Amino acid sequence: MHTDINALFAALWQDYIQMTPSAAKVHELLGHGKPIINDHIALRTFNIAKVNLAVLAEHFTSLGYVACGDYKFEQKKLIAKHFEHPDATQPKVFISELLVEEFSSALQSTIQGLIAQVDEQATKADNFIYSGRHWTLDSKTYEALLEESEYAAWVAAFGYRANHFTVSINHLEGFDTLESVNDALKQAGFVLNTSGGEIKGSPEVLLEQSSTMADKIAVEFSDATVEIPSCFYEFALRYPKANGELYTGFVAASADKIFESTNAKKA
Ligand code: OOG
Ligand code: NI
Repeated sequence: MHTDINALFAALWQDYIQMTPSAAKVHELLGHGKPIINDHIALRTFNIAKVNLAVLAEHFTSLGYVACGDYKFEQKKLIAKHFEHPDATQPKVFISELLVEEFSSALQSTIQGLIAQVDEQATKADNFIYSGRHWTLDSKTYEALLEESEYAAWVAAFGYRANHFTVSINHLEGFDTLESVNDALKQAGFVLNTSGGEIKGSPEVLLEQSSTMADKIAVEFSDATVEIPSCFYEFALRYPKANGELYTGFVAASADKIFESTNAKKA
């Protein structure tokens, strides 16, 4: 496990921009080369004991992160938790896990077969949460997973790494609204996730979010190299609660739509 939060996020970011060529361009467009404050990052996994949400969370709780919110996504058959650090300038962490037993026996045995290839020690290593795939996978199996669960297919193809980083619009100079951020992105040619509307959430639920559609990159499977959706960039604007402090939670109805950012069929 890492002992330095900044080193951990720097490593996650380096991996993320390899997977997401547009991220560095978005960063330049919004930040004009200045540092950007991240609202949160998100990680995905399966609820199998060796690699479940708790295993990923250890890499953050060992650095002082605390579990703060629980979320359930009935249709997608997954659950999530978010974690916060006592130092509010550190990014929040949103970790979800797929409820594998709720899927077909074919999907279950595919996923069990992938996770059987993971060395348990590797899950404790510093680099686990940006170590990618720990298994071999062919493109036919990827396609079969995609039919049943876009999320399962994504984790099978990409393994362990940040699914997205999220720009904190509250901390961003030159942009006060999510509309203005979205307009700048569209003008520069980026494609936004329109599932549930370009802006998910509202001032009433204290959080507005938008995201790009995931980049497509060439992924090497054991039988072929295929261009598939990788990772995306998210933008979040938080509103103050009655006590004046910014809301720090997530909104399940909005998150449900953010998940669609890796779904090529929704583009
Ligand atoms: C997570 C989607 C939810 C948010 O900010 O609501 C989310 C994912 O796509 O893995 O990140
Ligand atoms: Ni997010």
